[in-house]
Amino acid sequence: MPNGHTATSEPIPVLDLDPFSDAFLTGPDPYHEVLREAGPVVYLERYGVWAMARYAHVHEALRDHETYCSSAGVGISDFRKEKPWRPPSLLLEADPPAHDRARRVAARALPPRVVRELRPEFLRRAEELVRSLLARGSFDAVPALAEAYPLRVFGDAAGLPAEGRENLLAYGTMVFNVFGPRNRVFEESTAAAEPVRAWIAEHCEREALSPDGLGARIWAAVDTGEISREEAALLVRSLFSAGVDTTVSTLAAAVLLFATHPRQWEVLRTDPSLAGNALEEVIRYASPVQTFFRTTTREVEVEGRRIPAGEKVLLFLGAANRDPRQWDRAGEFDITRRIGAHVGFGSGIHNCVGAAFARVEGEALVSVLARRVTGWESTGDPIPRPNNTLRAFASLPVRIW
Ligand code: OVM
Repeated sequence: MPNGHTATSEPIPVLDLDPFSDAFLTGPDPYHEVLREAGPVVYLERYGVWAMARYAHVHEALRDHETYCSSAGVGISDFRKEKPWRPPSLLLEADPPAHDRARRVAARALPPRVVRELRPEFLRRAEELVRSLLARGSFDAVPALAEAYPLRVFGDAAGLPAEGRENLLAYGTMVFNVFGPRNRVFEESTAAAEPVRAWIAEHCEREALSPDGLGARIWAAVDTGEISREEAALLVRSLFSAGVDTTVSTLAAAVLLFATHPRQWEVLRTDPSLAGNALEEVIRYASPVQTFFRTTTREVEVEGRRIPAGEKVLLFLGAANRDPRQWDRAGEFDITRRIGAHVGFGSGIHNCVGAAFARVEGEALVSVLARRVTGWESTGDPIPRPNNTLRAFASLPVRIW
């Protein structure tokens, strides 16, 4: 329980709001404001966890990996008390020094040169996709665009066969739901992914991956003796866990924002070189990855509020990315703004290892859309897909011309 008001510590508001309820997950913005304005730290009594939603504190916690550790899991489950649902990620659910060794291998699979060389292929696939979408006119942008494009370009780059790669979607949805409590979306996505788990495990193995893809680049570290075969398979699993649903959520958010902000679309269409900044603003504004937990390794004080050692702290990346203390007109979608250091890809030693890949992948598609699409409109209600970590959509009916 939070400490009371004493001479040496400020009181911490106790809130009964449920950040994993359908209402919160499908419409987080007003709740984010409540969390930010309640104070630097709040206590969520329903789950017995602490939370921070202001940019300065989320940013600080992400960068202080010694105080806010990841090895107890970055979901609500405390790996020191509960058995992890799968062998922990060598990257996400690890602390230095083990983390750093795995991170070096993963980063080496995705160096700037490799990412740069993928861009022409991303552009070709984007052109091909956008041409076919313009021919259709009306479509559901979740399957037809937000899912189709990453499955193609990420699947090819990773070195996966065409057959079965859609299994990445159900797997990723489960991974991100399981960071939360055992609610309906946790249970349903776990059941839905059960049939694809064997396929995922098989495709983490060297024999299943093409010899020139990102998966093979990770496996190459086995030959140099840097990692074991088991570790290579786990690192490829990280690629599959984090590489698709995040991008799908980003592109779905982009479509919805473009369809509902026609003046912004006009600005982008007039100057397609803004595509990279537009994508960055989508990530800041929508924060496809909404939250991660950390676990305190010591008692810590945040602006005079004390959090005890060994406690789970929920970091609201999505709320931090719209903190008016950090951005002017934080709640406005503005593709021309100077965005600076948003936390949509995290920050500090765990910052997204695939960020450069994701940025080139997204920028390629957004720039092709900017050059080929005159306008967008929603042709039906967007249907959110509540997820314990991602801001995601099930359906986005649109028309383009
Ligand atoms: C991993 C992993 C899984 C989900 C997300 C993530 C955002 C990493 O398995 O390493 O990073």
